[in-house]
Amino acid sequence: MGVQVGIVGKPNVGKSTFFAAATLSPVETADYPFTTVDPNQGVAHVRTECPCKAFGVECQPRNSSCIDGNRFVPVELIDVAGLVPGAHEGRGLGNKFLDDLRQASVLIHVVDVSGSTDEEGRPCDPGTREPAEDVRFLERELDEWIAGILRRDWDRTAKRASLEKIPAAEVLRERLAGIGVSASDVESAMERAEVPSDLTKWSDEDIRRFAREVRRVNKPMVIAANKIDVECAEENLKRLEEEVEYPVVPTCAEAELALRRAADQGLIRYLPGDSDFEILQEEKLSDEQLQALEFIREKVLKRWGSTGVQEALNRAVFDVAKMIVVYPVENENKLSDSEGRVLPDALLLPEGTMVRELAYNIHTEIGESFNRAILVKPDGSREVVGEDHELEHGDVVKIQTS
Ligand SMILES: Nc1nc2c(ncn2[C@@H]2O[C@H](COP(=O)(O)OP(=O)(O)OP(=O)(O)O)[C@@H](O)[C@H]2O)c(=O)[nH]1
Ligand SMILES: [Mg+2]
Repeated sequence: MGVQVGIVGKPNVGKSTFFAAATLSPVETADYPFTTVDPNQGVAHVRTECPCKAFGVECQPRNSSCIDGNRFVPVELIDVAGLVPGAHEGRGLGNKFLDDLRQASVLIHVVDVSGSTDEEGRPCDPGTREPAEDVRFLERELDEWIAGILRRDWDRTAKRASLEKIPAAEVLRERLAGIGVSASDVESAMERAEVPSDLTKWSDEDIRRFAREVRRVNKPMVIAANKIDVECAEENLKRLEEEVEYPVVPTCAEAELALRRAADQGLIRYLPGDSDFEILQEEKLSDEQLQALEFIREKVLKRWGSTGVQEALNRAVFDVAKMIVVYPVENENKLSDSEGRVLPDALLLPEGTMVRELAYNIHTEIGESFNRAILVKPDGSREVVGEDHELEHGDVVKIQTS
């Protein structure tokens, strides 16, 4: 079980650079459209405060890592080919690769906020392209993609459902199961789109409206306003924030990539999401490299607080996909597993997950023999809770079985 985050956007905005910075995997990036054809898949991390700090213990993470009290919890990241207007009609590389986003629970839409790439990703003068238009077109393409899935064989399916008295929601859910749409997603989308309950009465406009609502519940979005380091970006950012309904995070993917690579080689000390870095091996850095680092410090970190890449991931997973991190332990005194590893696992779970579901998540047997759970607090106190208790972000929890 894991969370999948999809990176989307038109060509040449920095999707692969963002991906490379977040996963440290070598991928192709270049200043022309359609550099990426096949999707890149990798592991990125969300950053959260590790309980080891508050508890004053030394942790031994197993499924994640902890650096200076910051827990980095893995999520799956997918970088797909650029999308151009009309992709749903087969333009550019078409939207076949949107199928790679089927299982994504949240999207990071990378936008060139400097406005220096046209609607198809060709370089143009900075400030020429209005970033908000990129957001509108991407919404439209995603909507058409979902509508296209719905329209396949619509008339026959609708008639059959009506004859056999199969509820519309059931038919729609089945149809959209492939893109990870749940029954409750379908119901809330039907309600919001105000569509007829009889599928034979749907117009094409109904399909479209419904598709839009499905996209809004099933593929929620964070905008990474990338290339924030370029002239004009700041003005564009303000307008973009006013015009769209999504969280907007200013990013400089290129800076993040440079910092992470330098940190990886031990040249600097830097953690993703940090607001500054420290040079460790000045003698190994060329003058150009030192200048580039200084540029990043002045123009990106000091101005924006961070490169934004970590923040975009965190907002996508925590704020938009609404996930929490929970730390199950077997020994509530040592905060360890049976092998004595302290705070070994950090689990990403949907907000509202109950203790019982966590128990099943760890093991079916543990779920079946669940007795009660103990929440361990940093001040040494304990709280005993039953199976219906909702877990909270950062909880350290011991499941007791009978
Ligand atoms: N100034 C600036 N340039 C950036 C930034 N991020 C990426 N770029 C540049 O933008 C160009 C496109 O980057 P890619 O990561 O290949 O873009 P992409 O969206 O994956 O492009 P396609 O695969 O063609 O769709 C490259 O020249 C990058 O170096 C940034 O934060 N600032
Ligand atoms: Mg790419």
